Amino acid sequence: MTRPIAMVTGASSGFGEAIARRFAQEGWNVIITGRRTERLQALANELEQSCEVSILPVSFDVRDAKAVSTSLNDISEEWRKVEVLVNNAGLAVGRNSIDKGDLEDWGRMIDTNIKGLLYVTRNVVQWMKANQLGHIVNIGSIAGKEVYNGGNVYCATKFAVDALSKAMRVEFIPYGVKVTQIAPGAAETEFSLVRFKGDSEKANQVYQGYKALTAEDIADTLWFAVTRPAHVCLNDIVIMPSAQPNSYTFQKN
Ligand code: NDP
Ligand code: 8X3
Repeated sequence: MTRPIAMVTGASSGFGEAIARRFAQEGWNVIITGRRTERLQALANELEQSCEVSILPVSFDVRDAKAVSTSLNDISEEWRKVEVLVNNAGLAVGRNSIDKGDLEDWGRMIDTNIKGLLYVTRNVVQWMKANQLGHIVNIGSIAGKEVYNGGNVYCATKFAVDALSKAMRVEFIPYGVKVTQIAPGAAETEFSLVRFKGDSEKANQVYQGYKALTAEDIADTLWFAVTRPAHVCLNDIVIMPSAQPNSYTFQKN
């Protein structure tokens, strides 16, 4: 039996790892990407053993357009039958106001969250066009729906993901490709550790006093979205911790 194939960017931690695990548990073969090769290889080994599926780890930096296309062009015909692409790789860096903003942080966010998502999509949608089938799931954020103090550039990149998801939905419909955006609120992953540049005390504070979302919550929701019948598309899903009614309010105990 041929297994369906998913591709998940940013699968070396957090949402991407949980999503890759879920696809593997459901019997899908998965292409997993990220920069941390060792983590990808370890995940591939584990899932191949426990789920008896095939996992293809591919390491590249989504900010490097050439590396993205070279790595993806190296993928064999057999693996190009990707039915679901999850554009998940992304990050926030810093929480300064714009007047105190760090130009390098801004560049990292814009290059990863917007340009990286575009580079991957531009390549993979060619395969979907050839197959006249596919589903792209972009991981946006509540930060792409409403801004919060200190969110500025990160929010702007996620507003861009919101816009690009709408654009893709219109442009890819002739190819039979569905597009879903999932926009989560606060979820406990390595996200805040990255945002605060390794300061674990600051990162842990983000999740104190309430129950944040987990990576598995996102994987669960994504699995629901990609298993709807062909005639149904969930365009946009906002998923929040119950204790977080909007991007900047938390009910803490
Ligand atoms: P993590 O930091 O745990 O995971 C981020 C993933 O993105 C890692 O696998 C990382 O892999 C990958 N990544 C980052 N930069 C690059 C790059 N330049 N090239 C390739 N891969 C890259 O965070 P989350 O799982 O929380 O984040 C996943 C997505 O969810 C992001 O887009 C984030 O903006 C979004 N999000 C997160 C929320 C949260 O509260 N956690 C809420 C809403 C949205 P590696 O370092 O190996 O390259
Ligand atoms: C991540 C959630 O609210 O920290 O996108 O920006 S938030």
